[in-house]
Amino acid sequence: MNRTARTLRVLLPVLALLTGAAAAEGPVAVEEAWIPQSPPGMEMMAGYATFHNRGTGPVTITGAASPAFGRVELHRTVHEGGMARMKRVPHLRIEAGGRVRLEPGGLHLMLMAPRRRLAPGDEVEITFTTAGGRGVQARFTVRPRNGAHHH
Ligand SMILES: [Cu+2]
Repeated sequence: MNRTARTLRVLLPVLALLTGAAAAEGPVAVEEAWIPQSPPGMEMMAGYATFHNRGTGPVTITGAASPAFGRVELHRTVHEGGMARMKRVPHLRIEAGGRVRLEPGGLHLMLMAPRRRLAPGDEVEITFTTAGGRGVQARFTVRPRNGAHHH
């Protein structure tokens, strides 16, 4: 092995690490992000995903926005006196190394005032605001409604 090859063998893994770090948006990954298709005429849709905090400190999500919707809120479904109601969640904390699941019947995104009709397979960009940090960008996929429970 000549000297150049030896140098490359050392440098390439370092470069791979550096570009990998540069490509990461931040500590929070948004996994399994999906939106059940809504029946025609519905002015609200729900969004589900898992937030995974791969960082070493807690991250708090304080808001969300999407070019596909006029308004996006974080909600929790609560059961009171046999009734299911939705409450707005202004802050969602994700511990270091932790995961928070948004799923039917629990935490969810409320996607309001859709700007266009969404069909299964469509992808929707949603950007989350974090306290004192950079935002988190995610891509949600619209799935057919069958088998999906809304709230
Ligand atoms: Cu809701």
